[in-house]
Amino acid sequence: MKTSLIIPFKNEAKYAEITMNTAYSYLSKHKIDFELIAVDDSTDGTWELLQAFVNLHPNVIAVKGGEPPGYGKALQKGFQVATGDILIPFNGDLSDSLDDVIAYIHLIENGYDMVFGSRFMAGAKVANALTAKSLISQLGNAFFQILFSAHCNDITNSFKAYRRNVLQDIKPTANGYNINMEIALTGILKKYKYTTIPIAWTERKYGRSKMSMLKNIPTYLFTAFKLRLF
Ligand SMILES: Nc1nc2c(ncn2[C@@H]2O[C@H](COP(=O)(O)OP(=O)(O)OP(=O)(O)O)[C@@H](O)[C@H]2O)c(=O)[nH]1
Ligand SMILES: [Mg+2]
Repeated sequence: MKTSLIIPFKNEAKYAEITMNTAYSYLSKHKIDFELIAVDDSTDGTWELLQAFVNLHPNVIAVKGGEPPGYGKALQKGFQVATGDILIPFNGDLSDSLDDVIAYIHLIENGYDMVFGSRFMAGAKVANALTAKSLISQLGNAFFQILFSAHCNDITNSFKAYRRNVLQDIKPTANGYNINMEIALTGILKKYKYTTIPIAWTERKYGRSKMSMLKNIPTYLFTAFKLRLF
């Protein structure tokens, strides 16, 4: 099955080349049938770096994000242009692990519709588990796990794999980071077959996080209650 890695970038000039190169080399070396789809909303030269990379490889695409720009809009755009059978959002700051991408692909090929990664279950390799951001995330995710009887304690994490038809059915609409939970929780409610595996997660080395936990908490709660009640 062909895999599309959807990689959102917002002002990641330090990472554009490293992330694209690392993913490309790794997946080629492991003989994966793949394409890389960069979705960019940058003003810092990331777009130009992506263009240079696209010009070297036929299976690499770069597109601009949605209007108005946003993380969720960017993923939606990536899903629209992807041609793979397996769609995987992969962070542009190289926080997610390519070994885990291979594990996801095997699980989807073996019959799962969705595969979720958890930074908070036994076996996960995460360096920063005790920061305030991580502790709030663990608490919130435990709440969503209970509310949806989910077999996953990291619903908000972006790094997941979906069979193409699942996304075509769900048609996600969220504009922000809440798109990750929108897809996962809708998929669970629709009874798609899924599993959760422990993953590795690395803190970004360069640049700044674009994700504000405080700004997102109300949006996350609203998204969860809307999905639970309607
Ligand atoms: N295209 C696009 N990409 C975005 C947008 N917001 C964030 N991103 C990218 O999405 C990925 C995840 O964003 P981060 O800022 O790393 O958020 P995070 O991983 O929760 O935060 P950290 O833990 O600090 O890394 C990164 O590659 C960003 O560049 C956006 O509005 N548009
Ligand atoms: Mg990040």
